[in-house]
Amino acid sequence: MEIVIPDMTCGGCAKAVANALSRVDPTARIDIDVPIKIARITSALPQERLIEAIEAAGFHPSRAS
Ligand SMILES: [Cu+2]
Repeated sequence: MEIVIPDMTCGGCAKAVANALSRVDPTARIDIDVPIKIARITSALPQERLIEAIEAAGFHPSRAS
C-alpha cells in the first residue's frame, strides 16, 4: 500500500517514519520516497494501524487512498 505523508520532508523524517512502522510490524517491507512524500509499505497489518503508527511518530499522513 502507499501512504502519503505531506510533512515528511527530509531523510530524518523518513527514518522516523520507517522506525515507527517497523516497530508495529518488524516484518514489513518499507520503501520511502521523500521527494514525492510517499511511503510504500508491504505489511499484513491494516492500513489504519500503520497510519496510527505514523501519527504517533508526529506526522500527519493523508487518509485519502
Ligand atoms: Cu525531516
